[in-house]
Order: sequence, then C-alpha cells, then structure tokens
Amino acid sequence: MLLTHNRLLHIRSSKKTRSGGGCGRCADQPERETDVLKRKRKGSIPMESHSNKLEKTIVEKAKELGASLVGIASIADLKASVSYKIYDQKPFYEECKAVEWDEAHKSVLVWALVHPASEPVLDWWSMKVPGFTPGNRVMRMQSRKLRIWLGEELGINALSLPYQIEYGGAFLKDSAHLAGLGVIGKNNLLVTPEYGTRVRLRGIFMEAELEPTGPIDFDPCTGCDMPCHRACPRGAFRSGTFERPFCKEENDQREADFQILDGSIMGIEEASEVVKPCRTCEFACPVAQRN
Ligand code: B12
Ligand code: SF4
Ligand code: SF4
Repeated sequence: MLLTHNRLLHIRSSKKTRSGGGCGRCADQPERETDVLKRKRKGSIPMESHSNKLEKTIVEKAKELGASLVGIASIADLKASVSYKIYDQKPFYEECKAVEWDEAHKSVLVWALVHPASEPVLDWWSMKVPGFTPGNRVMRMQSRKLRIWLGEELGINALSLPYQIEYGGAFLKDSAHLAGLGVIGKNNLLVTPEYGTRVRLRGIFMEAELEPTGPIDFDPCTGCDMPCHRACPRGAFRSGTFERPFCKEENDQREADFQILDGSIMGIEEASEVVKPCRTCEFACPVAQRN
C-alpha cells in the first residue's frame, strides 16, 4: 500500500525495462517466466479463449489458491481508463516518463484478498516482512503460484506485476473495476459487493487475449451521505474528490510514528519497525459491513 509509496519510493533505483524492470533493492519485484516455461508454451494449448472456458479455469484456480475475488480485464480497456490517461500524461514521479507496459501482454488477471478490520496486522508494514505486509506476503505467494501454473498448465506467458506503477505495475483499482470485482467509490477505492472496500489487490499480466469478466452493475455511492469523506483526519476529500497530498501527509506522519513490534506479531523471526497505515476512509464505508 502506501507503505511502498512512502518508504520504498525513496529507495527506488532508476533502472527500468519496458515490461517493468524492477528496483534492484525492492523485494516485491515482477517475476518472469523461466526459459523452461518459454519452451513449454511453444506449441502447447492455444492462447485464445473458447466460450469462456479458459477464463473460468483461471478464475477457479485463483480461488483455489485463496483469492477472495477474481476477474480478468483487457489491457486495451485498461489503457482507456481514467488512471492510465492521467498517469501516462503526468506521472507522479519525475523519473517515470510514461506508463511502460510490454505490448505482448493482452489481459490482466486481478484478484482481491479480504483484509477485515478484525485482522489489522494484514495491512501493517515492515521492511522485514517478505512483500512488506503480511497480507501482501500471502498475495505474492499466490501470484508466484498462479504465474507458474499459467505457464506450465495453460501455456500462457505471464508476468507477476510489481506493486508500483513506475516499475511496470498496473492500476489495480481500475483493473478490478473492469474485471467486475467492484466499482471505484467516492472514497477513491474499490468497493466490492462482498467485502466493501476492505480488500487488497494484486495482478498478473498475461499474453493471452481473454474475455473480460466485468464490469458489474453496482452503485453503492448514489444516495450514500459519504461518511468516507467526513471521516478523513486530513480532510483529503475537502474539494469533493480525493486529494493525494493530504492523504500522504497523514501516512508520512504514521510512518514517522512507527512502533517496534515483536516478530511473532508480523509472522517473522525478529522484532522490526512497524508502520500502521491509515484506513479511516476504508473503515467508514458501510458497504458489506453488517456483520
Ligand atoms: C500510489 C498509491 C497510493 C498513494 C497515492 C494514492 C493516489 N490515489 O494517488 C497513497 C500513499 C496516498 C495511497 C494511499 C492509500 N492507498 Co494506495 N495505492 C497506490 C498505488 C500504488 C497506485 C495508485 C495510483 O497511483 N493510481 C494512479 C492514479 C492516477 O489513480 P488514483 O488517483 O488512485 O485514482 C483514480 C481512479 O480512482 C480513477 N477513477 C475515479 N473514478 C473512477 C471510476 C471508474 C469507473 C474508473 C474505471 C476509474 C475511476 O480516477 C482517479 C484518478 O483521478 C495502488 C496500487 C496499484 N498498483 O494500483 C495502491 C492502492 C490503490 N492503495 C490502496 C490502499 C488500501 C490505500 C490506503 C487505504 C492506505 C492503505 N491502508 O494502504 C490509502 C487510501 C487513499 C484513498 N482514499 O485513495 C489499495 C486500494 C484497495 C482498494 N480497496 O481499492 C491499492 C490498490 C493497493 C493494494 N495493494 O491493494 N496509495
Ligand atoms: S482517511 Fe486516511 S487513507 Fe483515507 S484519504 Fe484520509 S488520510 Fe488517506
Ligand atoms: S462511504 Fe458511501 S460514498 Fe463513501 S465509498 Fe462507501 S458507499 Fe461510497
């Protein structure tokens, strides 16, 4: 989450390739197919979709690996999204000149892992946790397994996406919206019918041209009196829409207020500095929070 923005962005390297590259020091890098997989996929299962069977097989596999929600979007549609246009024309970071994705990738597999309020640790950040948060540690493993499975079983060349856009990552909220996982709410976050906003996202680019699984007809914000906007401790929605600098102020402060926590809390051996990112606008959203 912001974890990587606030801290990892400070240590990112300028090295980058067209399909993501990756920061030399960042543990959450894109993964590539091996040469063995490259050879395997040649002449194996055809890469186009047949009556959505392939899509269903992929979605089922992701669920089997623990994804809470899963879907597929087309990269052409993602390139037409609001986020792509904004970011491509005006990237947030100077060294990022535009969005850089490999033209060979045609579809994005995007999935969510529920991060309930009852398990706050999933979203806490530590440099010593692989993937930086316990939640992303799980998703990183799911991503790796899925990428290997796509290559070995379906012959689909795939790339596990890095978290950050400037390393070749995708706009995960837009991807999830297009794939039918939910919609982007007035809190600027993905709101899903099943878990509201309390999910984290991850994606894989695939070379196969697959049928999108979304979007869905879901409109939680119309008629809502926007507790998400009122709850923000920094007034990040004062203009009526999300304003990133105010949110960043809050999260920079939280980073400065890190705590040293025992390793057992974060699922690691040793104690570490732990940052608890802000989730106030997320928790304020009432969607799917009746229980
Ligand atoms: C950079 C970043 C941040 C930065 C800046 C956020 C920003 N929006 O500018 C900071 C540190 C401030 C931040 C804060 C948070 N983040 Co953050 N962040 C990201 C990251 C890496 C990239 C986002 C980005 O730059 N997008 C590009 C810009 C142009 O888009 P955008 O401003 O986010 O929003 C656009 C869309 O909403 C679009 N849009 C608006 N309406 C509509 C409607 C439709 C139909 C469509 C298609 C699009 C659309 O227009 C907006 C552009 O103006 C993503 C991970 C990823 N790779 O996607 C996570 C991510 C978005 N963050 C996430 C979270 C949870 C948070 C926080 C709650 C903190 C936390 N606990 O982790 C806060 C929430 C702030 C908020 N209310 O938006 C989650 C969101 C999960 C969800 N349910 O949506 C993500 C996906 C990470 C993850 N692992 O799951 N984040
Ligand atoms: S409530 Fe927290 S996470 Fe949401 S916009 Fe405000 S500062 Fe950012
Ligand atoms: S609190 Fe209401 S307005 Fe805000 S995201 Fe949730 S449903 Fe939409």
